[in-house]
Amino acid sequence: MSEQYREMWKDLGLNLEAHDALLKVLGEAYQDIYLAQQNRPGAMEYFDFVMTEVHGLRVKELNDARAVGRKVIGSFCVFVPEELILAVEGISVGLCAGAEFAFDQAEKIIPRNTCSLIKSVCGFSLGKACPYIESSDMIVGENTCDGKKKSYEEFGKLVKNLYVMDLPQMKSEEGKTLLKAEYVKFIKTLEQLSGKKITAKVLKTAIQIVNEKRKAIRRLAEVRKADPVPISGLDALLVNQLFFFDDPERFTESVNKLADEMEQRAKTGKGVFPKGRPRVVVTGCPMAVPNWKIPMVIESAGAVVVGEESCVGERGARWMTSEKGDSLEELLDNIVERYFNIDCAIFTPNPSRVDQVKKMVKDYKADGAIHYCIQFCQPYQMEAGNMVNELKKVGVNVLAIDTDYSQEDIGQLKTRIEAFIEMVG
Ligand code: BJ8
Repeated sequence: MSEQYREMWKDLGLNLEAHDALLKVLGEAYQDIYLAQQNRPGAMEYFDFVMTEVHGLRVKELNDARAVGRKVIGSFCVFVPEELILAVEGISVGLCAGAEFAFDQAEKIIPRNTCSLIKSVCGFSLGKACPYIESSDMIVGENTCDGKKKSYEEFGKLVKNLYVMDLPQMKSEEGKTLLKAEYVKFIKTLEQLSGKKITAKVLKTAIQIVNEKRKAIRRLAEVRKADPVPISGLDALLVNQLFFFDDPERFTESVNKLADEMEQRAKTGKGVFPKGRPRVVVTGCPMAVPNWKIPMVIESAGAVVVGEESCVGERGARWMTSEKGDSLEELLDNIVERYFNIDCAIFTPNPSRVDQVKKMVKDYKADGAIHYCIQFCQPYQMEAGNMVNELKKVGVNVLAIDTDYSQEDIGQLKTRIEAFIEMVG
C-alpha cells in the first residue's frame, strides 16, 4: 500500500517517515491481535480490507470527494450529528485518537496528566501522521470534559479550521435548549462551508441513512446474546470503530451481511468460542482505533466480550432519530431529542448509564462487567465508584480498571483480569 499512496500522503503534508513507522506497528498489531483469531465470520473479510486500507483507499476516497467540492468534517464525539453533515453532502469522519503517538510532543503543549485520548489527538497532529486530520476541511471539537474543552485551545493552533461546539452538562430543559441552539449554529456553519442549504427533504434522507447504519449495528449487538457467541468481542469492537470511518451506505450493507452470517451461525449453534465461555460486558471510556488492549486481554484470558456500554458501542448507536415530520424544525427537534439521550459521564447526574449497564448484563447474560477508564479521565473515574457499588448491589461481579494506551501495564492487567474471569467463570 505504501508506494501506491505515497504521493497523496506527501501532498497532505504527512511526515512520511513517522507515518511509515506507524503503519508498520499498526500492521503488526492487526496481524497479531485480529488475523490470528480462530473461527472468525467470513464477512469480517470486508472489515479487514477496510482496516488495511484505512490510511490508503478511504483517504483517497475522501480526497477525491473533496476534489469535486464535498467537505470532510472530522470529529471526536458522538454528540456531533452525522445527519447534519450528510445533509450538506459532507463526509463525517471520526478522528480516532486511539494510539500512543508523539506523546512527548503532546506533553509540551498539554499537561502530562491528561488522558491518552486527548494526548493522542494532539500527538497525531503534532507528529503529522494522521491523514484524516489533514484531509478535514473542518474539525469539530466539543465542550464535553474539561480536558477536551481546554485542550482545544492548543489543538486549535495546530489545525486549519477548528470549530468548537458547546454542550450542556445537565439533562434539563435549559440543557436541551442549549443543545438545539448549538445544532442550529452548527447547521449555519456547515451551510456556509459547503455552500449548500439544508432542506427538510435532504435532512430526512440523511436521518434515514444514519438510522439504517445504527439498525445494522443493533442487529450485530442482538446476535451476541447467543451462546456460543458467533463473533468475538474484538471483531465486534472493530466494526463499531469503523462505524466512524467508512462510507455509511457501504458500511450498512457490510454490517448487514455480517449480521446475516452471524444469525445463521446462532441458529446452528456455531460459535467463535466454545459454549459456556465466561461472558463480560465492558463499560466506560470509548475505545478508538487502534485501542484493542482491554478486549484482547479479556479474550486471551478465556472470556468473551458480549457488549460495550461505550460511545464506540451501544452508547453511540442505541437510539434512532425519529423520521417523523416533514418540516426542518420537526426533524431538527428529532435530532435534538435523539442526541440528548446520550448518557456520557460529562452529564451530572447521569443515572441512566448505570441502568443501561445493568440491562446489558441481563440481556447479554453476562457473568460480570469490567469498568474501563482511561487514566486521568475524570468523568468516568468519578462514575466508577458508584457504578461498581450499584452493580454489586444487584449481584453483578465487577472489576474496575484504569489504564492508558501504553503496553507497560499489560502484565498487571492480565493478572487482574485473569483472576476476575476465574472468579466469574
Ligand atoms: S459522548 S464519552 S465521545 S465526550 S476519555 S476525552 S471523557 S478525559 S471521550 Fe467522549 Fe463524547 Fe462523552 Fe462519548 Fe475526556 Fe475522559 Fe478523555 Fe474522553
